[in-house]
Order: sequence, then structure tokens, then C-alpha cells
Amino acid sequence: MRISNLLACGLLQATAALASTREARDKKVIPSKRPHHPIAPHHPGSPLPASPERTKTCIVQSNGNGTDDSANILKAIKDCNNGGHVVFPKDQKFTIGTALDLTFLKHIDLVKDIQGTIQFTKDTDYWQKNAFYHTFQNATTFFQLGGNDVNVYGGGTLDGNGQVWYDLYAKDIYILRPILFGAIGLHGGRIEDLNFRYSPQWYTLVANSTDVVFSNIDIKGGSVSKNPAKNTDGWDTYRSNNIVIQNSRIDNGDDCVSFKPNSTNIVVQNLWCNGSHGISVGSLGQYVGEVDYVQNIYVYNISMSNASDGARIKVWPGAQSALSGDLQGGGGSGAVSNVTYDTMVLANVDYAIEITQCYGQKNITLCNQFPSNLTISDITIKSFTGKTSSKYEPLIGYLVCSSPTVCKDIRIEDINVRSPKGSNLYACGSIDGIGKQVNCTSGGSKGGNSKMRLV
Ligand SMILES: *[C@@H]1O[C@H](CO)[C@@H](O)[C@H](O)[C@H]1NC(C)=O
Ligand SMILES: *[C@@H]1O[C@H](CO)[C@@H](O)[C@H](O)[C@H]1NC(C)=O
Ligand SMILES: *[C@@H]1O[C@H](CO)[C@@H](O)[C@H](O)[C@H]1NC(C)=O
Ligand SMILES: *[C@@H]1O[C@H](CO)[C@@H](O)[C@H](O)[C@H]1NC(C)=O
Ligand SMILES: *[C@@H]1O[C@H](CO)[C@@H](O)[C@H](O)[C@H]1NC(C)=O
Ligand SMILES: *[C@@H]1O[C@H](CO)[C@@H](O)[C@H](O)[C@H]1NC(C)=O
Ligand SMILES: *[C@@H]1O[C@H](CO)[C@@H](O)[C@H](O)[C@H]1NC(C)=O
Ligand SMILES: *[C@@H]1O[C@H](CO)[C@@H](O)[C@H](O)[C@H]1NC(C)=O
Ligand SMILES: *[C@@H]1O[C@H](CO)[C@@H](O)[C@H](O)[C@H]1NC(C)=O
Ligand SMILES: *[C@@H]1O[C@H](CO)[C@@H](O)[C@H](O)[C@H]1NC(C)=O
Ligand SMILES: CC(=O)N[C@H]1CO[C@H](CO)[C@@H](O)[C@@H]1O
Repeated sequence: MRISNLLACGLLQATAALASTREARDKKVIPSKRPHHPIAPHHPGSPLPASPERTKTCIVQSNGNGTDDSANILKAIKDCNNGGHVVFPKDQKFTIGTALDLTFLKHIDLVKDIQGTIQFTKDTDYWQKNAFYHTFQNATTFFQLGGNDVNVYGGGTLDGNGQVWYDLYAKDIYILRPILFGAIGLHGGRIEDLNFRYSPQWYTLVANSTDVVFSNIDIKGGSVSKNPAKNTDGWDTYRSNNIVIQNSRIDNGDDCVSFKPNSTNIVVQNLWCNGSHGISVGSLGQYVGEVDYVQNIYVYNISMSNASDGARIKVWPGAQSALSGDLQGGGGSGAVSNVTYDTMVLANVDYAIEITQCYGQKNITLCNQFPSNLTISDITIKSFTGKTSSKYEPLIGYLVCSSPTVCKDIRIEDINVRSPKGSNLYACGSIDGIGKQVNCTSGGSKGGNSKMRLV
């Protein structure tokens, strides 16, 4: 950060209260109103903590020439923490070239007004050294936003400048690509009315967080080179409780939403997902000695097109295996329970439903020999309509556990889905009574292993 920037920034902030009052009076910069989309129709259970109205305003000015605006942003946030709004004025473009640790936030609104963009720099060397490292699946984030009672909204765009990362990853799968939005240790927050574009990796990681709502988020991005934008999950939740993801459009190339270890009391509703790997539980049980829970999940009203899966539960078996150089696992324990998928409309989806407890293990005999230490129970999947793709014709689903003793109470009801040729068969294995609920075909491993891929 240049000294002149710091000075400019200091000056700006010294007069911040004054400037903001003046500007507010001049009606030049009026923060967008909090949207407050209701949590509906389903609710995860616990009410969200109250979020008092903010009483001051700090306006961040962009340098306007593509240089790093981080110091200006950090200063405005510090000045307006504990009861203020930080406004990124509309039509301004901001550049972030510094990993910002924003885990100290309290009672603050960050407002990125319409038609403005916050873009992360292309400096892949810097970000690989400085992005926040979260251990779990080697995840890193451009920033970490945490604390208590934080709202982010306004209609603006966060742009991860993903293309350089897609191209770099094609050369070296071991590089660590940052996640666009890191909600890390966030307790009480609403992230609403924003566009997320070109994330290098997953779009959103919600970790160590409670009472957080994402509403009206538009996710889009992709590669223009021959190198695909890989692992671009919409959301991954991890060690988090009482979370809502709703009313959003996701056009991506990996899980639309994924519930990673210790995701509990989560509602996902009213999503349009295109090009994804479905709404996924897992993968779980990847690490020996770790205990993973995914419990009390309600997924409602999803439109799923051009995807590999609709509803998906992926659990590693008891024996360890390596799926690829940067993905191996198996042998972990825990439980998936009380998960409901209710109402999904499918178009061109490879499997309407996929449950596997042999994730990462190509040899089903071996999987059955070493059943998963992570149980699956109390699962309801209901009211699905639409058509699959022809990829696994005549199969429309894959329901293969590692042993009936670790996989029970799976209810599949009211599934009006057909393959392009009109079939409604499932590959089934090691789930008691599943043949009474769906039309199973023998050869329970057919198709199931040709689609192993990164989580
Ligand atoms: C960019 O703009 C800032 C703030 O106006 C200024 O201090 C800085 O010198 C400019 N840098 C370049 C490279 O133009
Ligand atoms: C979450 O909290 C745990 C325990 O305090 C800590 O070890 C971990 O680094 C935190 N972050 C993530 C992403 O899990
Ligand atoms: C991180 O990546 C390295 C190299 O790909 C891999 O060996 C390791 O298992 C990964 N760690 C986690 C926690 O996934
Ligand atoms: C289902 O979600 C769509 C958005 O994908 C929304 O337009 C529609 O109103 C929702 N329907 C119900 C019954 O909530
Ligand atoms: C949906 O995804 C497909 C690729 O899977 C893409 O060709 C299409 O443009 C996407 N549709 C929309 C409306 O974004
Ligand atoms: C999940 O929660 C359980 C129970 O609180 C805990 O024992 C376990 O270590 C947690 N696992 C992870 C991956 O955080
Ligand atoms: C199961 O999850 C639903 C939300 O999906 C919740 O309302 C219900 O209380 C949970 N049941 C139990 C026994 O925890
Ligand atoms: C699915 O992808 C095709 C192109 O592959 C596209 O024409 C179609 O619009 C997509 N469906 C939706 C709902 O976006
Ligand atoms: C699968 O595992 C079984 C049991 O360990 C073993 O006998 C068989 O050779 C394995 N098959 C392949 C193709 O590796
Ligand atoms: C099995 O397929 C037949 C023929 O399409 C259909 O009548 C029946 O309802 C199916 N059973 C289930 C449980 O879906
Ligand atoms: C920790 C644990 O319970 N490990 C068990 C996982 O499952 C395999 C076989 O299914 C057992 O051999 C392990 O002891």
C-alpha cells in the first residue's frame, strides 16, 4: 500500500462522519435499504438473533485506477464497526489485492450498491501465499468474514477473476485456488441481493458459523479457455448450524450446495441450479479418526437442469482408497440423519437420486467387505418430477450402500421421473426393502463408478 494511499485514506476517514453526513444530506450516497427477505416457506428452527438498525455511515472511495483498495475498505470497516453501514458507492469498481481478515465484525452492514463490482486481483502467487487456509479439504478463502450480526447486501458484484486460476489449475492440480466468499466464524448474518462471479474454486464456504441466511444470490461464471472451471460449488457448509440458503440462481460446474462435515439444521429452498452436481450431502467419512455429522436438513423446491445429480448423498466406505492425486480417503465415522429432499423438478440430469456409501471405492466387493463407519438413516426423498439425461439409461438413480446395517430408514416417495426412453429403474444395493419403494435392477454397481470425480 502506497503512503499516499494511506494518507488519502486517513484524510478521507478523518472526515468520514462529516463527509457521510454531508453526502447523505446531499442525497448523493444513501445506503440501500436492508432487503430482509423472509425465510419462507421452511425455517431451520431457531430464530435469527435481532439485528439493530445501523446509525452511522462510512463511504469507501475507490482509488479508481485498479490499484488495491483494501486499506480504504479496512479503514471504513474499522470506523463503522459496532453500529454502522459501510457503503461501496454504486458504479464504482473496487480492487482487492490483500487478504482481509474481517473476523472482528460486530453489528455492521456492508452495502455494495448496484452496478458496482469488487474484484480480486489476478496475483496467483500472492493469493496462494496469503489466502486464509482452513485445513478442511485444503480450502482457502480470499477473505474471512466473521463476528456477530453482519449484513451484506446492495445488488453489487463480487468477481473472483477466475480465469487465471482455471488455466493455472489445468497445469498443476496442487495449487490452492481461493474461495470467493468465506463466512468463517460468522454468528448472525444475512447475505442478500448480490452477484458472485468467476470464483477460482467454490463460491461460498460457510464454516464455524451459526444463524446465517443467504438470499437472492446470483452465481455465474465459467471458463473461456479450454480449461474448465472446476470445483465451483455454489455453497459448502462446514461445522455450521442454523443456516438458510434460498431464492437464488446458480449456474456452475460442481455441487449446487454441499453439506460438509457437521452441517446441522439447514434449509435450502427455492433454488434454480444449472450445470451442477446436484444438492449433495458430503463427501463424508473421508478422514480416519474424524467424526462427521449431517443432520436436520430440509431441501425444498429446487429446479435442477443439466446436472449430474438431483439429490445426492456421498459417503466414503470403511476401507481407504485414492480417487486421484489430490483426493483420497475413507474410514471416517459419523452419521447422516434426518435429511429431506422435497420437491425437485429435473431436466437433463444424469441421476435423479444418488446415494453411495462406497464413494471413492471402485471395487464394490471391497466396499461391502469394509462397510462404512458413517451411518445413513432417516432420509426422505419425495415429490420429484421431470426427466433424466440418457447418460445411465435405463437407470434414473443409484442407491448403493456398503451394508444394510449402516444404511436404513430411507424413504423414496412420489418420484415421477423418467429417462428419455421412459424407464424408471434404479441400481440398488445393500439397502433393506428398497425394492418395495422403487423399481430396482440387478447389477447394482452399473454406472456407479464411471462417474467418480472430485468433491
Ligand atoms: C491510483 O489512485 C490513487 C488514489 O487516487 C493514487 O494515490 C495512486 O497514485 C494511483 N496509482 C496509480 C498507479 O495510478
Ligand atoms: C473452526 O474452529 C476450529 C475450532 O476452534 C478451528 O480449529 C478451525 O480452524 C476453525 N475454522 C475452520 C474453517 O474450521
Ligand atoms: C491437501 O492437499 C495435499 C496435496 O494434494 C493432500 O495430500 C492432502 O491430503 C490435502 N489435505 C486435506 C486436508 O485434504
Ligand atoms: C420455487 O422456487 C422458484 C424459484 O426457483 C420460485 O419462483 C417459486 O415461487 C417457488 N415455489 C414455491 C412453491 O415456493
Ligand atoms: C445451463 O448450463 C448449460 C451447460 O450445462 C449451458 O449451456 C446453458 O447456457 C446454461 N443455461 C443458462 C440459462 O445459464
Ligand atoms: C463434529 O461434531 C462432533 C460432536 O460435536 C465432534 O466430536 C466432531 O469432532 C466434529 N467433527 C468435525 C469434523 O468437526
Ligand atoms: C428433522 O429435521 C427437521 C427439519 O428438516 C426438523 O424440523 C425436525 O425437528 C428434525 N427432527 C428431529 C428428530 O430432530
Ligand atoms: C441446459 O443446457 C442446454 C445446453 O446444453 C441449454 O440449451 C438449456 O437451456 C439448459 N437448460 C436450462 C434450464 O438452462
Ligand atoms: C475387489 O476386492 C475383492 C475383495 O478384496 C478382491 O478379491 C478383488 O480382486 C478386487 N477386484 C478388483 C478388480 O480389484
Ligand atoms: C415400477 O414401474 C412400473 C412400470 O413403469 C410402475 O407401474 C410402478 O409404479 C413402478 N414402481 C415404483 C415403486 O415406482
Ligand atoms: C474407527 C472405526 O470404527 N473403524 C472401523 C471402520 O470400519 C472398518 C470395517 O468396516 C473397521 O475395520 C474399522 O475398525
